[in-house]
Amino acid sequence: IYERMTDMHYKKLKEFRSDFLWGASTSAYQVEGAWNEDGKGLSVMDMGHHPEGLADFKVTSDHYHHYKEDIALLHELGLKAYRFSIAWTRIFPEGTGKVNEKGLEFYRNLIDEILKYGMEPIVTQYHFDLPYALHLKGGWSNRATIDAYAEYVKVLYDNFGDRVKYWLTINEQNMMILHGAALGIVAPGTENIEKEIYQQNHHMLLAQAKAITLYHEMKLPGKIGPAPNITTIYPETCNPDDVIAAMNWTSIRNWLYLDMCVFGRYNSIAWSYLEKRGWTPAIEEGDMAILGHSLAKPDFIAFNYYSTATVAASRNDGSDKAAGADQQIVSGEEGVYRQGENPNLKLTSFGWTVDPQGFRSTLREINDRYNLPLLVTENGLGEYDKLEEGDIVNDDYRINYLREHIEQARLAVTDGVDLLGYCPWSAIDLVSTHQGFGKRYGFIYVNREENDLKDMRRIKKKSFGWYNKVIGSNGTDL
Ligand code: BGP
Repeated sequence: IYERMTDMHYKKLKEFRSDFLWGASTSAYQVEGAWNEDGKGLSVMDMGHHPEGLADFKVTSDHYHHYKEDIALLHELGLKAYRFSIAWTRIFPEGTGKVNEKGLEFYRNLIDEILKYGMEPIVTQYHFDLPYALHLKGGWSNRATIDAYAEYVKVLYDNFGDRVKYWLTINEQNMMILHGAALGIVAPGTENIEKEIYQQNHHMLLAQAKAITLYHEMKLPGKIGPAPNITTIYPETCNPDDVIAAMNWTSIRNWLYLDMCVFGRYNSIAWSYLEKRGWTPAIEEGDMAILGHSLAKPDFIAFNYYSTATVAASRNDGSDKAAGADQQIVSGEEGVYRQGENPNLKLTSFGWTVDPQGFRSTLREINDRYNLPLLVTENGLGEYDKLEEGDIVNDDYRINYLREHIEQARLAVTDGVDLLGYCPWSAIDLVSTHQGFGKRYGFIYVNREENDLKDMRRIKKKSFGWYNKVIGSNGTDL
């Protein structure tokens, strides 16, 4: 297969690696349910505010009780890898202190089940669900949370380090920071919220550096990396003001996080933005040594990608902040950038741009900047799927979305990106972070509605058979 470059020139497409990790992803608070069973403590997600009428995170897909059936289905799907997260509150109900054996047992069983089928577990240590007990003590504002995190990951390494070969530290730290209130990590009533949030960010970066360093010190037989949400930011026009705005937002949204993880330093553009606003974090003696430790460098970069953003220069007249922002829809910030239009892209039913080529450019940008292997840990389409007579879900729109993104991933590989794997969101239907159960992403339909649990039956969608074929052909039969 060739990519047409000009009428005269074609480029032969490279294959995905032979050990390519064809996977799919979930996270604990969105899929497990059993929110207060077997000694699990409460997390900020359990205690968060839920939009009226939408499903909460208490039962979700009840994977905690269906995990055997679910893993068997994922094997039937043909997955080579399954990415899931461990709920910190199952291991340490209070965030620190006493380990809950039942929690360890659940993940031991889950991991064994995954390995039994020859699949590779890809484990996220922390996916938004900070223990509520830590939150009450200041959460990430409190430096003790850094130690609690180090204590927690040590238990994970001690128990699962021999069998789990791919570790992800913190899911979408950048989205937690930029949309912190939505993810419930900022104590209500906090003054100068942004300064506090960037202090929390500094602490999370330290926690991550410690987790990676410890992993490497223990010489465990696997790899570890961060998992931010990264995307190419387009300038709305070629007006240099718009280009600078896009560059600013790229540094603040993307590189601030990855530069620290990979290079052990604050991105200077993002830092001067923080300085200008009076939001620079307090850095204690020894912090930069932890962040810059030679063993704190990740082995690969994982990232989540859904859509691109387009921005324009700030109008500087108080009109830059747009309503309706979420983790993919930018809002704008006075003096920095504002939302721009991109007439080239269509939107999903939830207003996110669909931009497969943006996926290729994002892969290339990260590759160019860090020169590390990459792993895609989320990518997918949230839709209101319809269950038809005879247990049929015709999610052709999802197949089209994934097909176009895999095509672009292959082009990125051909361009020279070292791509370890691709794990779309989500393996199975689960509760969306903001929009309940109606916004579905899975290859497997879960028969429940927002507030009606029905029979929770697992039903293979059309995309299930399609993805199975894709994996079987190592991504050539799309
Ligand atoms: C990412 C999160 C996931 C998941 C996904 C889809 O930001 O890492 O947990 O929720 O987005 O987002 P949503 O559920 O809001 O559609």
